[in-house]
Amino acid sequence: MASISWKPVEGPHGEELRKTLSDIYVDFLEVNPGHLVVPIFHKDWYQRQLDFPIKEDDVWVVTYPKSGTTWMQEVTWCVVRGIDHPQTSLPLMKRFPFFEWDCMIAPEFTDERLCPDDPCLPGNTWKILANISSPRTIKSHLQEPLLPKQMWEVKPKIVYVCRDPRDVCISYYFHSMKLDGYKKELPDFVELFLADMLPFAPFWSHTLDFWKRRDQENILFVRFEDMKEDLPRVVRKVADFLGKEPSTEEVMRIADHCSFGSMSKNKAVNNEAIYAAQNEKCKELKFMRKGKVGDWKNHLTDSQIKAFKEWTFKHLEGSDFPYYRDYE
Ligand code: PPS
Repeated sequence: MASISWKPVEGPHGEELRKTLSDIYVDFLEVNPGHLVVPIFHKDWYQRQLDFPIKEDDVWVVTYPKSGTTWMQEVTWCVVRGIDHPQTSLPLMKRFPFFEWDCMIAPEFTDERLCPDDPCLPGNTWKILANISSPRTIKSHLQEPLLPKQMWEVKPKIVYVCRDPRDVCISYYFHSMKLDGYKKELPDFVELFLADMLPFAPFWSHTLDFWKRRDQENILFVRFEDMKEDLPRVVRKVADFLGKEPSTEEVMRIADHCSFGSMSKNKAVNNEAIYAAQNEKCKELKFMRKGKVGDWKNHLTDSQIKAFKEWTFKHLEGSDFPYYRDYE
């Protein structure tokens, strides 16, 4: 395995990231090879994460942030455990832990509103991971080279979800503003996004590393847009992939439970507690914001769309990845 090195994010975009998005994350590092952007505490967690023992019956949902992770987590949970499982009403962070959460926040982070075992407090996710029963369901945004090395030997089930980067960018902007205290406006955020200078960037290598593995038996590659088009079909696909045989009625109940309207109202998944209003500007923003395909059309200017096009075409040169090329 290639040796890994870390350095502080640098250059004007590195500085900009540090200046505008440090409230929660504190600071950022670039991991090489790959120019992978990670929160600063990643370095302390890297080896533990790399050596994390994988079980063959694990089910992972891996995504670039804002790609429909929560949505796919809920679908996957319902397929794995059954929609009527008593724990379906527990917060998603407890039944589907966020693998690298502990390396995203400062070890000294405290919040008197949270009880001592809240998964949002540093170190607690790692404890949940050590204790959840099999089949374990685990979420991660980590780039492929930073995931546990046994992933590639033990071959657990991995559902990878990707989404149109233009929609990801808009969703990430609102998320960063509300949750991470992002201090500037959309044009500056678009610049950071296209410079691949956001946590868990670069977008394209994140996506293409899994696209290249899509024919592996243990990997299912799904698009947010497929879920929007026909959720019951995706529920069936996930079930087939996981060797489950839900009845038609169960498939329809899962699709209904995972509809945008239903998830928006479901406290176990809508992150409303975490998203509690921080300031006037963000008061009305919700984690379950719009859940649409193509919202970027309401936000990006012609020159930003052109910049997305150039960035996309540059990164997809020589790739057989067929999506999100619809610019003409
Ligand atoms: S995170 O913070 O990275 O885990 O965010 P993630 O869950 O990946 O993405 C959040 C976006 O997914 C939308 N979402 C849904 N869309 C449609 N239907 C359902 N059920 C659903 N659940 C979540 C959510 O609204 C965010 O997208 P935007 O565009 O911001 O609305």
